[in-house]
Amino acid sequence: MSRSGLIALAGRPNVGKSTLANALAGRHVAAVSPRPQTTRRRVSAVVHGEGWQAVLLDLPGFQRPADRLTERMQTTVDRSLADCDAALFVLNAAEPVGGGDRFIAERLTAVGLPVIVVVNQVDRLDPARIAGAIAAAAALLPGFHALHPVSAKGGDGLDALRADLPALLPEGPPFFPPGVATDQTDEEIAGELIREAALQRLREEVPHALAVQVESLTPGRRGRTVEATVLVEHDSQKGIVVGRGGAMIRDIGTAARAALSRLWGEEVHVSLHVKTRKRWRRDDAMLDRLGL
Ligand SMILES: Nc1nc2c(ncn2[C@@H]2O[C@H](COP(=O)(O)OP(=O)(O)O)[C@@H](O)[C@H]2O)c(=O)[nH]1
Ligand SMILES: [Mg+2]
Repeated sequence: MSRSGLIALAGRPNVGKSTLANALAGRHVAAVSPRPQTTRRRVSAVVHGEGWQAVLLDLPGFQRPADRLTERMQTTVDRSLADCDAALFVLNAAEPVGGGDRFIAERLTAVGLPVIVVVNQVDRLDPARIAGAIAAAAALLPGFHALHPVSAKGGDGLDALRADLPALLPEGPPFFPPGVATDQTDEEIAGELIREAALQRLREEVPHALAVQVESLTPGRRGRTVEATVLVEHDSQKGIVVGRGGAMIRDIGTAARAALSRLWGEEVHVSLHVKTRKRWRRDDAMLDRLGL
């Protein structure tokens, strides 16, 4: 008998859902950055166990829609939760429980999925404060299946959390063959990791205005070549992304190239062009083309 199912990653922006997905899957398949709204699309990370397989859905943050982009992101969350067998409710132990957490707890209770509460980022706290964070998280969702304090970044608690996943899954055959870590295409992963490299280096308003469109991914004798366009909304943002003498965009390309060659285990070349495209976040045709 085998078990398999979809597990939603629910939680406020920036609590560490993407970091947790990468850590449990053992591969870097979801973009991580200190900026909220890093995850725009639903990304899956596959966790392979002995006789079971869990597909983690790294969903964009739960939030009140502010424009067409966030509105579409919220719709993705609602649809995804309905398809899932269980959820991991991720909280940041270093921040007080807030209205956002209570809102998510209510939605999870309403859909009635079994939930594991994950109190993340415990590496940032001393033991006394960890106990307080655990108690506050437990009070949010009285019917939880299990609760795990973890550090998605440092690795503490992840083995115990992983061991609890199969209990959440219904009986069924695996969705993905062994070794497969995500349902994203290589083009989509390349776009995500280029965007991650950019977000980790840019401040304030630029990150929200930035999108990456992968134009081509070509295999070659000396590795793969990724050609991509980095879209921003204003010429002033373009200047920031390009940087003095092209320093910033070169830096982004170098970081993306390192992450992609680690992931694919081969040489990767990244070629980036920066383009201004006014108001792309409000343009449904553009959002469709970007897969958002
Ligand atoms: N110290 C610490 N930082 C973490 C941990 N998990 C995530 N982070 C950081 O928190 C930020 C947001 O992480 P991310 O996974 O993108 O959050 P998401 O928005 O919930 O997907 C990033 O800078 C991560 O490196 C953790 O366990 N410990
Ligand atoms: Mg994320």
